[in-house]
Amino acid sequence: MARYTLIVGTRNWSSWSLRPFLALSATGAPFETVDIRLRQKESPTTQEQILKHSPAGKVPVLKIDEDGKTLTVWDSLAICETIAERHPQAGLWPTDKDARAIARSYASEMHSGFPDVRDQLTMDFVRKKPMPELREDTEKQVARIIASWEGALAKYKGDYLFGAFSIADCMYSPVVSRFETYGVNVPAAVRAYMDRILALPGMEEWRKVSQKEVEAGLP
Ligand SMILES: N[C@@H](CCC(=O)N[C@@H](CS)C(=O)NCC(=O)O)C(=O)O
Repeated sequence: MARYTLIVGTRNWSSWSLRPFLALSATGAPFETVDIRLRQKESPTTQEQILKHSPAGKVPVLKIDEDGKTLTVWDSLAICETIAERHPQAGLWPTDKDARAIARSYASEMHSGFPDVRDQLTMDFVRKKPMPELREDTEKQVARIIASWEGALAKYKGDYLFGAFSIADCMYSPVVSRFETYGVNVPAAVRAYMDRILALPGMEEWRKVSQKEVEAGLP
């Protein structure tokens, strides 16, 4: 059986790490995590620590130990795809091919987009913060995210964006956390969706570790 090790950054901040953590959690497969503290300037620096695991120098990284070999996969979306492929029973992509194409569009739009949301509404998983004065582009991106969530929830009529929990939800989970932290106003259906994401066992686990990090004194 394959042994999984997921290398993640500081949980309270590492929005990219949260995505594959939720995907792996949803499979029910056992896995270990290695936590690397971000923003460490003294040796061993964050970079030095990450480079021991991946030449890309970024977390998350997934190591798969199997048949005496180690496969290293990096980048959150590539890791989610790999997990979905290895655990088809988890149904991490919709079975309908058109829905799957749209779910992939959602995941990719998140992966490559919304730079102003990332910049102004940074993830701070366990904290509540005042809403900063949003730039026009940030407001447009927030509105786009809300409209796309509303559209998928109305069309696929399930608890999650595409009915059952999928990689699209994993990719947007950090945005759910950001909206919660800054108290973004959302319509009722979106609020209910956010509450379901926030209550996922994987999110609960992430919250516990984030809380400990914050109590131990993150800046
Ligand atoms: N596109 C990458 C981005 C990953 C990324 O930017 N990770 C940040 C932390 S959340 C990182 O590793 N930064 C390296 C550092 O802080 O030295 C992914 O999806 O995995």
